[in-house]
Amino acid sequence: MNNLISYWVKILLFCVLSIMFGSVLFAQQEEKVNKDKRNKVLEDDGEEEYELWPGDVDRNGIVSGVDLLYIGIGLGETGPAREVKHQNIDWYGRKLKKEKLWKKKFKDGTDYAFADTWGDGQIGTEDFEALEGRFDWTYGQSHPNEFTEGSPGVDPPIFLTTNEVITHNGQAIEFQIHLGDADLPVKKFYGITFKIKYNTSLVRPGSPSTSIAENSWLDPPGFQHRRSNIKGLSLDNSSLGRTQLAVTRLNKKQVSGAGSIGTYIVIVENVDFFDPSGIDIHSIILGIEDVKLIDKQFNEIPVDASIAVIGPNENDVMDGRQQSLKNNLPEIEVYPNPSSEFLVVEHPSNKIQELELIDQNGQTIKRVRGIHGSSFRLDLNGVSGGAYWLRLHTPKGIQLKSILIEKSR
Ligand SMILES: [Ca+2]
Ligand SMILES: [Ca+2]
Repeated sequence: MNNLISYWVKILLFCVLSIMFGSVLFAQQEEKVNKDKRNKVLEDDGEEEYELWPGDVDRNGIVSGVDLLYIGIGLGETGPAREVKHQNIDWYGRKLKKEKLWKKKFKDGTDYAFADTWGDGQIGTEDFEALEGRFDWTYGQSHPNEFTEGSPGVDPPIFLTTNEVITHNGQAIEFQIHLGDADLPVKKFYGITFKIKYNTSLVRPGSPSTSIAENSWLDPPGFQHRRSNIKGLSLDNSSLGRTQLAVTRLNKKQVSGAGSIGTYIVIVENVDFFDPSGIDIHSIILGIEDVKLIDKQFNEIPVDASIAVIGPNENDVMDGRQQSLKNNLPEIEVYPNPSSEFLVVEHPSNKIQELELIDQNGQTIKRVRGIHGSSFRLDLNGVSGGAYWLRLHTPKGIQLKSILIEKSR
């Protein structure tokens, strides 16, 4: 009897395992087919079927602020609706037959059908809903977007300012987000996306909040009715330490201007007020990256992005703009830049007291204290290639300088 039971248990176990194993294999195979299909679609426009994930308009496998720009450009366009059962924004890939394409394309060749996230045959403001809360969602193998970096003094700047200093943990600090300035205004604005990156050790997870474009030059009052012509979205990702923002105009009209375009608030925590030696334990560092500014023809306008640093005492407060630093403080010379083995820092009218090499995450990689003199040679042994900040403490205040380190392989 016992033997019989164990026989049936074995049979049952075998069946269960076979089913489980089979379905895993099937799922893997299906996922592979999906990937292959999508990658093929990206390269080969002769396909009969396309895969559509609502919100990923440019079909690079990730939902981001860039996708919002497409919808903003495509508003009001119409074309064939999707099959009724796929007229929703649920997060799955549905097949789109070739005849369902709109045959109208964005500048980069993306068909307008992919901006109709609901699939009802027209691009309207409700199609933004597919992006809400979905930034950074991915499927298959994602291909990052490409971004153009602007140059200081040539392209309009984007930067953060604040009047506050850190006085206590739990403090909410408000920054103004500026786009363009008096010297370099933005001449043709239709939409923008960018990310604000922060050092996670000092920013309370989930605290960053954004309000974009309220009463700003991005949305000037029109005639008669005051109706907003802007759609903005933002989403904070505290595990990555960055907030992603995107805003587009809605009426096919571009605007020009300069100045604040919104606010960004973070709550400070873990600041060590008793050990002001390390920037990483007492200063919030906010970098702006992955900026894409477009005009109404989807032409990209380069933007000069910069970093903001805020610490516990007044000397540490800077808006991070190289321009304003140049105006207020003597110029620092750093050469060679890019550098590989070493770099020389010269500061003719000030004594350098302390020097820090800071990476893009705000972490101090090297710190040299007790420097007496106006020049210093920093050995870059063991420092990997990339973009860094050099922070110099002088009797007249603190200065930042961006540097590039290049390492040959
Ligand atoms: Ca995308
Ligand atoms: Ca639609």
